[in-house]
Amino acid sequence: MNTSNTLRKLSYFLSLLLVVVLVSCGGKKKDEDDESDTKDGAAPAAGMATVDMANGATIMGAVKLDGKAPDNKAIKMEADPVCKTAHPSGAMEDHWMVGAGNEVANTFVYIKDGLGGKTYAAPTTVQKLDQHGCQYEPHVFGVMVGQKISIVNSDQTLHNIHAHGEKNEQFNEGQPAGSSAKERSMDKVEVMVPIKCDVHGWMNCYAGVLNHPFFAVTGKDGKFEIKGVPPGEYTVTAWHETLDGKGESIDMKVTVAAKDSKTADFTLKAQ
Ligand SMILES: [Cu+2]
Repeated sequence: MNTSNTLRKLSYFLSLLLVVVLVSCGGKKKDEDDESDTKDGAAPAAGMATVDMANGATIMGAVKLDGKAPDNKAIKMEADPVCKTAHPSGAMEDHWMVGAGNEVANTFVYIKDGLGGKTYAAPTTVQKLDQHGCQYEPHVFGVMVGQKISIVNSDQTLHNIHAHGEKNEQFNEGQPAGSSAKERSMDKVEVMVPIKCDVHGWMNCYAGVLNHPFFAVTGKDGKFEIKGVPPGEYTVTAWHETLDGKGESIDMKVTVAAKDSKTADFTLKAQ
């Protein structure tokens, strides 16, 4: 009797022990699965680099033109009275925006190579692209992959926004006067994505799409500044659309240490 009771208790204890062992094995298996999920990039922030503004270097410089700037042509806007009225003294093409000292505006300057495959998260700031006076503002801009672009029609006429990306999916949509802003983004690195209006043949602009924030567009003084660059050896590239719209790129090797400030001046040749 006693022996039987003892065996029953032992059997019960062993069953409990087996259950505990099975559960703990199952638990361990789950932990391992969770770890492998993280390695596969399941967590949203995994693998994303961050900009260190305090220790990063600054690359700055100016873009100038060697030679006389080709003339920008007058744009004939007679086909759309709304466009023509917006420019009482006439509108000019904006391929070349060259100052008195040959400074070139609207040049896209960016790190083309050297970041070692680092990818940065898109900022929450929205890039505005306005259609104003039947021209795009800005004419050249940079965005990060996934960054929102708010496309606005400030004119009392119909525009048609048509992005001609080769890597990014094209979009082509009408935007009547008074309609609300359209929000779009691009999901592939591409320099540059031409954007045109199918209604007004003269309207064009360019978006540079990158997976890092190290880019700038030259102002009317021809100057640019790129901040927070991690120490390293880079190919910095200046892109200008040129008259044919195909664009011209100039590469330059730039090496920076932490907190460095390096100058990179570019010279475009007049066509
Ligand atoms: Cu238009």
